[in-house]
Amino acid sequence: MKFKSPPVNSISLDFLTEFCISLEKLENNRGCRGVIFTSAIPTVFSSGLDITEMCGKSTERYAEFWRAVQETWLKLYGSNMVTVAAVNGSSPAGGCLLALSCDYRIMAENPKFSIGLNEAQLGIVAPFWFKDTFVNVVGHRVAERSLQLGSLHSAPEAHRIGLVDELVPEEKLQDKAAAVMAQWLALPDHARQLTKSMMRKSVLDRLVAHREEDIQNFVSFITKESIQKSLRMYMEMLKKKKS
Ligand code: CO8
Repeated sequence: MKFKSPPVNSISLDFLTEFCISLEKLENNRGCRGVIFTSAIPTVFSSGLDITEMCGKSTERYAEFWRAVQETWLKLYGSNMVTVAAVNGSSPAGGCLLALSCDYRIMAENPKFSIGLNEAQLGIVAPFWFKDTFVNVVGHRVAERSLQLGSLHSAPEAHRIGLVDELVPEEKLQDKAAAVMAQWLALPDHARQLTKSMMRKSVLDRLVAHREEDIQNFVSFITKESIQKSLRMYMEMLKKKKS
């Protein structure tokens, strides 16, 4: 599956809706046992949640957006298919979550590309299930430091801390992803699927049990004037960076 939402694959409500529909179609297709996620946009895998979806909207719209973010993660993290992220560009925040939710991550070894949960830098807080997913990949200590600092790790550093499993030259990324997929698909589906579910179920169940509360938390947090101000300033900073 190739993300193609220019300019930077930001995760809007439309992006989430299309992603969920596509993933569900593949999940229900018995002929499909695995998916490789990558980007059609050079240099950016995904810029994370679309910040404009979190600014100046109604509470109903925020709730709808957040439910779609939850739904996407529940579907991807809980997928029965083999999921491989071929990270061919930068991948902050929600983009990093997409990669973290896969079974395996391969990143192009370009030191200019970065990945991480940088929410703290925007003055916002990664939700508990972003944190749980991160901890399950890199371990508690690395996650604690990285989350508090809102770190964006360069590709080599991301590899060193285990945030990505492998680095390969950019031109070899898709071939490597296909080879990894073949390796994972060589196992019997039922054994791999039950093992995956055993590893991930408690984390998935936690969001399912607290879903409405999590939506309310998001809406009350994001509607605070101080948070709206932080997000507006961050967007301005992004625009200034260009000029
Ligand atoms: N949302 C909306 N617009 C964005 C985003 C985004 N996430 N990222 C970039 N844009 C816009 C830019 O403002 C710019 O717009 P314009 O052309 O109108 O000026 C355009 O996209 C292109 O951006 P750049 O020029 O910066 O593109 P580059 O190729 O130079 O850089 C990057 C690409 C590295 C992705 C860079 O744009 C970047 O760092 N973006 C910010 C990424 C970010 O910090 N995302 C965090 C989103 S928050 C999130 O995902 C989790 C939220 C959890 C919420 C919990 C609350 C309780």
